Amino acid sequence: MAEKFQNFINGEWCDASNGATFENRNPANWSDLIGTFPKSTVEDVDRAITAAQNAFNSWRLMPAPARGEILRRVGEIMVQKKEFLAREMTREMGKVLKETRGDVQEGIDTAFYAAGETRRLFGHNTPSELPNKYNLSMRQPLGVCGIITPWNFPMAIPTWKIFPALACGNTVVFKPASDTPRTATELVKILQEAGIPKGVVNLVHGGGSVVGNAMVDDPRVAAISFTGSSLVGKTINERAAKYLKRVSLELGGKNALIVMNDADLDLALEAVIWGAFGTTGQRCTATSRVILQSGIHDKFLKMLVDAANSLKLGNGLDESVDVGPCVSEAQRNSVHEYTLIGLNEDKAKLECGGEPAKGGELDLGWFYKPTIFSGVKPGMRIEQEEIFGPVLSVIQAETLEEAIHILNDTVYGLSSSIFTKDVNSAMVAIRDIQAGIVYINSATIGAEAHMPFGGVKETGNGHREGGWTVYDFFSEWKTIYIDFSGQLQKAQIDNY
Ligand code: UN1
Repeated sequence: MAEKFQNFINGEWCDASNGATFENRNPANWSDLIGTFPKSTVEDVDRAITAAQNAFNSWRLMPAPARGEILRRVGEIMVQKKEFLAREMTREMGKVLKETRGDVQEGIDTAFYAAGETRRLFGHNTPSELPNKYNLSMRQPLGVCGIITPWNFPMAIPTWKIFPALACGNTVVFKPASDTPRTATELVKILQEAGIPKGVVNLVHGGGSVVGNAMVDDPRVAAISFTGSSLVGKTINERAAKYLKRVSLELGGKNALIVMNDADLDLALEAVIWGAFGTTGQRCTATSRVILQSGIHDKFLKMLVDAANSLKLGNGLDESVDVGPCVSEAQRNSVHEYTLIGLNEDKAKLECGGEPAKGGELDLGWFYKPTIFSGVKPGMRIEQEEIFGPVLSVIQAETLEEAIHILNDTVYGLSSSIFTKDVNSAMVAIRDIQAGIVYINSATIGAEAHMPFGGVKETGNGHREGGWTVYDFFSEWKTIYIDFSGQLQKAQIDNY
């Protein structure tokens, strides 16, 4: 019997208003039904927004450090449940245990950071231009925030958004990806256990076109924070523009890693394999292009193909497995479409993979072989479009300048990396790469919770998650002038 999961609205667990449900299955073993979840309606979203709106006033008036105390408890419960959460996450979306433990840890780090930040929601004070007058500024919460999250980091990304939103005094309506409703439910249960007041966090399961759109289209929702595809992000921004709604978008990437002739090749190899095939390539920070300087091209390509061929695929719950499945059949099909596109591109050569992985337990799920194309030229579709799967394009470049040009020449700009021992090359890369994140001698993945996370160009709309920067998104500045002169002092006039 599959477990039946529910929405969480106004402090109560409940079904969708029309009783409809959808299934959640294990991508490593599709016959493993994890549970059914409410396929929510516009009416459910409406109730959740009403609950969040009603809860807002007392939540915003609670001292911020008291809100932080709840977030600290959330972090502590997550520490206790880390292994359980990691296992449930692997079962739900497939990435290996090592990575799901990391995903939960990122949530824990974010909880403790947010708890501390509630004592540091600094404003600025500055002297007035007039005597006997104070100028202050302080952060104010926005109100109800709509949180729409993807399936590839089902714990970390919701926490990146929800915890700072709460720390700032906002209330939340949370719609997780329908591929990972289980992990989201566990997160909300933890918030409940930690004592979050009713209505402050509401969970509404279901599809983006109904639940997500209803959140974006409701004027009572002050802000939307979304991580997902650029296509959906643009639609959200257009719909939200009608209400001049604040929107934070973390979208696609086509991240490249440069390996220079002088690089430590063994280290670079480890980084490319981890960046390209970790999470089965399903990260917005995945290494989907590697740009090799000519002097090491042939040698490094061979190392890369050998390493990719030796990766062990399987159920991520098995600790000896390197790469889990794609999240769904549709995702695997879309990855394979890109292999077919690559095969049709002039001069691109399939070095390994290029097909679903079959045989034994691999037949039970949506596995795809780690795939490498060499001879890829700038401008090819497999070089430009986000694939979100285990497909790596290898491009050759003669100089650092050319490599950086190729790296920059996409519509995206999230993560990037360069391997070199030459400090001058590293400095030029730091200066000239157009991306939100630059790694020197490290993989394109591995963001830390207390640093800004986000990208330039079509990767986003200028906001950053993580660190101190996300607190700017979830708060509004209020400017206060206090005049104790006993006169009506006119700025710009009386003093000049
Ligand atoms: C993502 O790639 O979708 O940088 C988010 C990382 C993670 C977050 C990535 N901590 O690897």
